[in-house]
Amino acid sequence: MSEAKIRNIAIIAHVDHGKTTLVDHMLRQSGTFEAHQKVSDRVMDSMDLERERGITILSKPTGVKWNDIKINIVDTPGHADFGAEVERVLRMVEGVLLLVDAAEGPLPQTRFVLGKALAAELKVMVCINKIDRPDARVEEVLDEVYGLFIDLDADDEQIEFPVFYACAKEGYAHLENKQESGDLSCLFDGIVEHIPAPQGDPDGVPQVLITQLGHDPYLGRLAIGRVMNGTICRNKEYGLAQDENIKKIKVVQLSTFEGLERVPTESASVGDIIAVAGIADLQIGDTITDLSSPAPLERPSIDEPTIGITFHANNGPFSALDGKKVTAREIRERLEHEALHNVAIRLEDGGAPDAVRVLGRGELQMAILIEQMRREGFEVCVSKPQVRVVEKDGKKTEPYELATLDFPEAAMGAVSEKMNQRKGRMLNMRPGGSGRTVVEFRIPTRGLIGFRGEYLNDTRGEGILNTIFDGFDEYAGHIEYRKRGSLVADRKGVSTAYALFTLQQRGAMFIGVAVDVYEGMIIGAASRENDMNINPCKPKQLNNIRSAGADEKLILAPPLQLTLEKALEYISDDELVEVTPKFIRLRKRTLASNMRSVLRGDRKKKDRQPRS
Ligand SMILES: Nc1nc2c(ncn2[C@@H]2O[C@H](COP(=O)(O)OP(=O)(O)OP(=O)(O)O)[C@@H](O)[C@H]2O)c(=O)[nH]1
Ligand SMILES: [Mg+2]
Repeated sequence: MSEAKIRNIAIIAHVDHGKTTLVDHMLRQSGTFEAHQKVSDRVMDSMDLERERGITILSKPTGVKWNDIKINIVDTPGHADFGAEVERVLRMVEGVLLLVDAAEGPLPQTRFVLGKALAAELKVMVCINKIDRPDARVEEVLDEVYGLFIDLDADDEQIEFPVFYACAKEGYAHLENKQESGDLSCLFDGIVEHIPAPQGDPDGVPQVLITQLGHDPYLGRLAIGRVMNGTICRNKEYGLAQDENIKKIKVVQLSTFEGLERVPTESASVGDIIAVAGIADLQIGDTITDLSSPAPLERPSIDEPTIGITFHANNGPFSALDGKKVTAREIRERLEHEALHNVAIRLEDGGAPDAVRVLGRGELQMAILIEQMRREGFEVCVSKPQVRVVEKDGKKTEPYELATLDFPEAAMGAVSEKMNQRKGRMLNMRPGGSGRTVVEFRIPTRGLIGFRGEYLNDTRGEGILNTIFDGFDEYAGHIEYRKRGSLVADRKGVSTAYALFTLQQRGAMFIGVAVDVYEGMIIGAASRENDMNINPCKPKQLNNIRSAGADEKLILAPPLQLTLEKALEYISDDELVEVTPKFIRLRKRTLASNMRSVLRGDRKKKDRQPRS
């Protein structure tokens, strides 16, 4: 295929602005599926966790044919925690389609992805999506997009972007904001017209930049990447450039992407996105190139991780009851595998023989990794997320974020007080329509840990919070959080209604009746500052005398359901979340209650980092 016949484009946007929905309709309307083929919505979100949560986690390529042009489309995640996925794929494409919700307008992740695309000097097409929304404010949003380009120092050429108006849900797009039906033809034509064809010499030195690793049940590991230059042929030998080293490899199998399938091919040339099987020990960022005269490409740069969580083997009394993979070695191997596939994740020594520290971009990213592991049968104990404090030019620095908060005006007092406490600095404030206010803060990532729950409380569940990483900066000093202790079981047993009934005055329960507990397991949040060791297994005292009204019904408040994210947010430094395929439990690091009081005394002297 000659390179003039290819276009490579990534779809980028803030979370939920409709990228995957748009790709769905692009696949359908380009005739990728057979007429009889039943296809579910958001087919590109193929991982279980993506479907369950309705979000994209991994960037994925797909290819469609439009007239005689092959358009490779890369769907990307919009959630800030997966920002590295976007950075990773921008090297694969010549242009991006920036989707902006017609009602919400540009949000923090819009800024982040657009900034990366402009820095990579990619051609940008803008698509105002969801024009069918009753609260759409199309013209205003377009003005905001222009403002964003100016803010990001776009040059004159970049700012002359073409604009499309779309409803991804119904599958139509137009050049004017008028029509309310039709199809995506003008968007396809626009891509062919505006996105430059890949540049390169099909007869030049082959260069394939590996940007993703995949797996095939028959072929094993797949290297996915883009042919930057030259032509790659099946069954030929090449060099794999890993930093300074060049390793001899053979391309055993080669395929391109068509719709949801990989289609085997004999050769692929400049601009195509390919999957190669048969290479062992390769890493994202490696180049497949000529063996005798290699020309390695620069590795894509990725922003640094901002937070870390320590993974331990589960050493509690319920260890290995329902998980199959429980040893520290199995956990380490699984995490090494993850770090290989996921450029945003790095591993560090965890400070103990059974521990590994995983560095990444955010709590959601970590929760997804842990969730995947528990589905594979792993049991792990994980620590509270902690930000990375990095020494730069002799100064202590920590990650900062831009947080955009959109909430009912009435909560202004409470929200700004919390932000202040957590070292947030207000950047600007504007009315958000229908009694809401939109405020932007710059705040240390540390200040945001555990903030979400409080914010939802303060705004009666109506607050929207968007955050985006904004670089490392001077350490903001001590942050004072609200302190709350935990209710900790003091023995092994089974919880009883009688015990929980009396205990519920002491705080909010995480467990209900007939739950197995062990000494050191956290069963609730105390209303006071200190931990309390309690007995949740106490049976009702039996005696011979039947007193009137003694059998009154015990009415228990329903326990708080802790999701993995909530659990990570809840625990403090001396606590862990124990995750098994069936259970999420909270525990003290030190289980024995008599050992703990000793630790507690010690710890008070140090700069204690309390729970938020
Ligand atoms: N009203 C309306 N809703 C839309 C439109 N396009 C998408 N949606 C809805 O918006 C929600 C999010 O759509 P997705 O396609 O998953 O968004 P996304 O950008 O891929 O989200 P992430 O991958 O998580 O960043 C879904 O509920 C869609 O049905 C549209 O044109 N109009
Ligand atoms: Mg998506």
